[in-house]
Amino acid sequence: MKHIYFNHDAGIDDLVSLFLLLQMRNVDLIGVSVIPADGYAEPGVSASRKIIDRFGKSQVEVAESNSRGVHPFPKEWRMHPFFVDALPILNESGKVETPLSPLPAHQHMIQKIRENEESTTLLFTGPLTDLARALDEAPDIEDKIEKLVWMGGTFLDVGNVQEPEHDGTAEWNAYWDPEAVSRVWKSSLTIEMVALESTNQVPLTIDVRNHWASLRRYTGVDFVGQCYAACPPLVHIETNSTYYLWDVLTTASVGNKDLVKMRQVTSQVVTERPSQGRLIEEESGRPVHVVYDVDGEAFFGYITELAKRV
Ligand code: AGV
Ligand code: CA
Repeated sequence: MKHIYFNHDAGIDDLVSLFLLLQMRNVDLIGVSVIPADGYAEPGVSASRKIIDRFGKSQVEVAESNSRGVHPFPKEWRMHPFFVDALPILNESGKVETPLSPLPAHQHMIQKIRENEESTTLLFTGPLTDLARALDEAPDIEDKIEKLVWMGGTFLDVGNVQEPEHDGTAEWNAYWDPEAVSRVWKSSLTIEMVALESTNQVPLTIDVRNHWASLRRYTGVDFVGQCYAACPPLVHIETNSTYYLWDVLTTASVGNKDLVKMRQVTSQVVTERPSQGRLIEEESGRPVHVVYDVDGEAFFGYITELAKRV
């Protein structure tokens, strides 16, 4: 059994990841927090609580982050959690029971790690700001963290940031708060990084959508299809808004490590313009395990099987 603390940033694939984690029989979810990066906090927290109410088996607390980034996400993307929060399936009961912690996310995480008698795996599918703050405030937690599994970063020449004053070499979660990546890189944590190298291999396509549609008699598969209805699929060419299953791949790799391939890389993060958030391979740099390849068919099969459990 893995004990997981999940910090996400309220995107569509962040929320689908929460749903999938709740279906994994080898995972004990010890806490969830929401950082307002790729999605607004209010609907992100609310949707998370409703997903735990509707699809969870035991009580899990949710905390809101008070961290703020350096480079905000585009507003159109940040609107996504309003759509999930309003889905009828999450509002059928008319009440919200999952507790909201009075603590800010990074302190909530510190508390949950300290309370856990065993070691905790951290799953981060947004920027690393809350982890950087937690490590500063409570250095003792480092020894109780099994590893960090992070969706972020890339060693490709082309990342997924297309913004003024940037050269396009970074991945968004790293770009939102490059200093936080730098702080986490200074820690002694074991880091698994699910980079764009692998997430680029799992775009949201019409075929994937149609497959989920054909299985919508399963409540969970229907829920996943409804969530992804908010996102543009890959049809002709990749655009700035093309959606990949970034966070869902990261989450799936925690539940089933055989889906992905990793190699160790030593690297350093750039915090200066115009490449803020870029990772550079460097011999004297910090070692991380980079997920660079995925068995796409096995991955889609795995997440669909999880969703069929509901
Ligand atoms: O860079 C990928 C990260 C993931 O954590 N997010 C989306 C995933 O939740 C940012 C992002 C990059 N491109 C996007 C993003 C897009 N086209 N729409 C929404 N978010
Ligand atoms: Ca995310």
